[in-house]
Amino acid sequence: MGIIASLSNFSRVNKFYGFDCPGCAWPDSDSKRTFAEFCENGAKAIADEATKRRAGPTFWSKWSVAELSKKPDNWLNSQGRLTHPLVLKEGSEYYEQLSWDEAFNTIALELSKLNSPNEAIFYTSGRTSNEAAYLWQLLARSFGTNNLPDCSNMCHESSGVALLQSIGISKGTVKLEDFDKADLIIVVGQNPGTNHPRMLTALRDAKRSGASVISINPLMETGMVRFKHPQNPLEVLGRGTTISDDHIRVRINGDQALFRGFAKAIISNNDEDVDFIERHTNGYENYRTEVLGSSLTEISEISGIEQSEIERIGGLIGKSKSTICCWAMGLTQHKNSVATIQEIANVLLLGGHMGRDGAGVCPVRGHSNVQGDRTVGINHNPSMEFLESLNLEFGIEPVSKKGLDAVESVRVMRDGGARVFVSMGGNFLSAMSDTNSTAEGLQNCSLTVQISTKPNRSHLISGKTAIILPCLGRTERDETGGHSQFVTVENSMGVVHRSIGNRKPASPHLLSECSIVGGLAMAIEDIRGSTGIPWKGLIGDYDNIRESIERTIPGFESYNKRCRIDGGFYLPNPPRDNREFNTESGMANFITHKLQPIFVDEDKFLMMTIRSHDQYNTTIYSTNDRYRGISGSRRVVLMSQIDIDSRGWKEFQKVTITSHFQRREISSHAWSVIEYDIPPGNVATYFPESNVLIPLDSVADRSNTPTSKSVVVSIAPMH
Ligand SMILES: Nc1nc2c(c(=O)[nH]1)N[C@H]1C(S)=C(S)[C@@H](COP(=O)(O)OP(=O)(O)OC[C@H]3O[C@@H](n4cnc5c(=O)[nH]c(N)nc54)[C@H](O)[C@@H]3O)O[C@H]1N2
Ligand SMILES: Nc1nc2c(c(=O)[nH]1)N[C@H]1C(S)=C(S)[C@@H](COP(=O)(O)OP(=O)(O)OC[C@H]3O[C@@H](n4cnc5c(=O)[nH]c(N)nc54)[C@H](O)[C@@H]3O)O[C@H]1N2
Ligand SMILES: [Mo]
Repeated sequence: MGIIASLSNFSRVNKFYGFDCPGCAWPDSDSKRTFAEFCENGAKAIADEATKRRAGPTFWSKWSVAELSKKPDNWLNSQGRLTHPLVLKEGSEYYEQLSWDEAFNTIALELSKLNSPNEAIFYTSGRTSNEAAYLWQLLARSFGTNNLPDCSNMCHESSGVALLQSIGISKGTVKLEDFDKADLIIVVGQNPGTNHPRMLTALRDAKRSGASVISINPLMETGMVRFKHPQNPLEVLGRGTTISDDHIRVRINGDQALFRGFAKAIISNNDEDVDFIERHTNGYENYRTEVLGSSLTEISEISGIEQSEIERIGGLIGKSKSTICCWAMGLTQHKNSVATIQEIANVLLLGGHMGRDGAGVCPVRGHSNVQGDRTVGINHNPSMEFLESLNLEFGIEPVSKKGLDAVESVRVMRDGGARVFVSMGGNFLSAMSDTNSTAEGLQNCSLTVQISTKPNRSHLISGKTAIILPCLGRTERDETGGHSQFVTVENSMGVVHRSIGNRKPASPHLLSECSIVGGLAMAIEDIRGSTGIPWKGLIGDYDNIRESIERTIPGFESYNKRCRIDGGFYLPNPPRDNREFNTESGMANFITHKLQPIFVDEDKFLMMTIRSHDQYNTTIYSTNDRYRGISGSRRVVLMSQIDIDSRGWKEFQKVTITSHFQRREISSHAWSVIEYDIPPGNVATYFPESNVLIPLDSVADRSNTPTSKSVVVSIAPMH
């Protein structure tokens, strides 16, 4: 990106009048916005979209799909922005240009040939705006299916399922300003230095206001140890602020036991908020009995943390007047994720840390609008109320049968039960678990369609016919309908605000995501007959989409007015706003679970798959992981010195990793062992390279999320 372009770009990131940073879902300050409300990794995400390189028709006619398949992910991504709609015809080796009309008609024709609407799958990735997401689910539902898997299924689904049952809302309950009011902030299973860098500023400020910060992680992540604010020169030059006061080096998947231990300390010290428990909760007695019956020896063994340490931290939590607990993928991608997150909710309920200033749960979302997408209806399992409101608004009769989530989609495609896969953003092939099964599923389809900004692997492993529809990115001007339009997004704390691109589009042939959905919907209706949905009017002025959202989804009153106010508006959050819990019991629920540890044989390891500093999910910027001091390769296994020594290996030993699940084994070769400070018995590899090892059927209970953070593996030297 040129220097002038970059200055004008960065001066508009996360400003009141600018675009929402596509880097992550961490909120911006409600009142003050300094010159640069972005971070190094947000800058990378923006520069990646704003690249001057183009992967146009000449590029696609030069390289066959087979040749492109041999190229690494970072090479594919670095070819630049897509410029034209493209088709890979059945039997052809090369993508070729086609017109938008031809593209829409080809897709509509294939969809109309299906035996049932449920043979189509509409995937969403969380960068999609509220407006595009709302139209997307409307397209799927008016077509006749709830097959709306999304990246949440692989991400925070466990948080949503757990919190909905515990506190009656599937989202977090804190605002950014609560960080300044908390006396204790626990960050568990999250690496904010890399994945939510602006969160470190909030943690630093919280510490200045007197809060303690505890990090719970098998790794001592650098951002938590030494943090330098990117826009504060003194801190850049100085030694940095230590963010974490206490670091608990939990074993992978030891968190449920650890929080049980904290609960035990709180109850044993009589530190509960009795008044809150009596007035606002349900199920306490049952939970108390279970906690007191849990053995501290067992808790200590599972978590890998000494009893005295568990009691000390439990004591701190018990004395805290306002605790916030933040988490991300380190908690959500395990078999017992829902139980673990409910254990955390229980611990916070014990102290009444819900609907109180400076306290609450804070699942930190990943994709910048993944939370908004859910709010506006991207959900394979929609509520009846929502479907009824769509019926009232549009006169369509949506089916109520639950649709497919991400894991089920792969299964059904693989077994021949779905034949068209259409993807609104994302990179399903690389992001999903069990890469080979996912590939098989996609290749079984008669048609796969990707609405994308840049080339990725999902364009190469495709159905018999494949179509790429290139769209505008967040940073670009959207003049759909002949006038300037903007979209809205919701951040991790429930603030809805506008996002306006300012850059010239990468190509004059790009369409906005909204107009792609509208164009596709109208092509389908040309064949199947009209549904009466006013697609033209909706995409002609996004205010019309927002009006429909307002009429069909609670909390969006005066949407068009309030989204134009600087900083946007908060969606209602009953637990936070007035200690109301919309559960069946009308109270916050203590949900009681047995401890569910994963037992790993002596000769095996528990593997987590994590992000490096230089990637955005499946988009790889380079092979470096600066904060962890790793460079030059991503096919590495982080392993403790003790485990390396006990096997008589040396660092850089080449190994084969084999995952074991039920009776299935999957092997992947040519990984290098690297010595790292990680609990013995635990190892780490990078996602997406290691996705091939995660068995499709290895999922979290109830949320069905792939267990990307707990894979049982054996590791053998390669000769
Ligand atoms: N730069 C950048 N920013 C991003 C992304 C990106 O790829 N790059 N991705 C975005 C997305 S979609 C998401 S969801 C978020 C992801 O943000 P994170 O959840 O921070 O990402 P991961 O790398 O998956 O890190 C998981 C962390 O959990 C720890 N962990 C793993 N297993 C366990 C466990 O059993 N217990 C505990 N306590 N900790 C564990 C790991 O050591 C690691 O520090 O980031 C978002 N932001
Ligand atoms: N093993 C393992 N697997 C994981 C995870 C893990 O921790 N471990 N994490 C999981 C998580 S948390 C997530 S969220 C998923 C991510 O899954 P996805 O969201 O499917 O993957 P991304 O890599 O974020 O998608 C990148 C692609 O999105 C397209 N894109 C970028 N910007 C835009 C835009 O503005 N519009 C459109 N239409 N397209 C755009 C580009 O073409 C780019 O190639 O992966 C999951 N997979
Ligand atoms: Mo995510």
